[in-house]
Amino acid sequence: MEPRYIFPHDFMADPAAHVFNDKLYIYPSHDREGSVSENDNGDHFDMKDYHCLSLDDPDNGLCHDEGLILSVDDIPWAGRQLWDSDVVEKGGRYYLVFCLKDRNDIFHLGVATSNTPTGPFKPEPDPIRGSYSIDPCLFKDNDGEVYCYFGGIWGGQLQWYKDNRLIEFPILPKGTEKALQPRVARMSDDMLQFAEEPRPVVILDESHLPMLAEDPHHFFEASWLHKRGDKYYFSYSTGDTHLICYAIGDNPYGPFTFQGVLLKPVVGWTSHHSICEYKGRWYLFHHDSVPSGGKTWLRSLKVVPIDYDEEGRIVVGN
Ligand code: FUB
Repeated sequence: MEPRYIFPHDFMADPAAHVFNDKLYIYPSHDREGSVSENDNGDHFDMKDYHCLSLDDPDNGLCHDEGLILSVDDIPWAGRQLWDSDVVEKGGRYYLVFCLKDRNDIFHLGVATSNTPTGPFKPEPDPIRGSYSIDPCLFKDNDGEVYCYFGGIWGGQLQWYKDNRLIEFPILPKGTEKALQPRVARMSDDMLQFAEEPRPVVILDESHLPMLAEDPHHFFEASWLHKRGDKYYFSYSTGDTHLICYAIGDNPYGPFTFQGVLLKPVVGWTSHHSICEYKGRWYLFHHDSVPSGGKTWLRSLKVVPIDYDEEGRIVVGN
């Protein structure tokens, strides 16, 4: 089965799909036509709000827009550019973690809370202490602990951090140097802060060695973590090689060993995704820029069913 579009009504991207109270929700970025032309800093992604979508039938149906859930105007520390976000439920409350530039044009992660999955979400006055870069993914393990994965290169600013500190000159590994790694931190019980210093997420290549910068399967952005049985699947975008790849580990911190490519390059520079189980079937949500005629900053949401073979490897579009 081929991927199909699920929200032709507006341009949305970076879908984070979750099931809350037996209903399938999607939390996307809300693309818009801005005034800045395309550049390596991603200034053309000038989004200003989030909507929550729901989808009754991922095999045939279209998404329903549950409405506006958070606007940049309501975030006290906001500068510009509301990029990818994710939502988790804990103790009956819903926590939306988003990435946004502050007034100095530095990306941080922020938290907003709600009593319902459809918001509205009320933002905290300040970003998460010690947070940086973009693309938060929230994963709740069976013991109730929530982990936040994040990081993105170039416009996502990850190359400006070493040991969780802002540095003077960016580090962009090349060739046989080790690739930059995403980060993970366990969240505090109240879900408003990191409970620990973020740690690098180690991705091993097929030879079980840390992935190198020259490997086309290197991490770039768009972390996603899902669990099936006792295996942890870490998936991500390779950015400048335009793939969605996945790797498997035995615990939320990794290391994760590369397994394969889930999505080949789509129309549009970015590729971003999430993986979610709904009514006993697994789905890969993603985006491309076909409906906008290839405008990288105007993307449209898609879904395709996935399956697992006997060894737990993902098969797309069965
Ligand atoms: O939507 C803005 C950025 O584009 C996201 O944060 C990246 O993952 C890429 O999809």
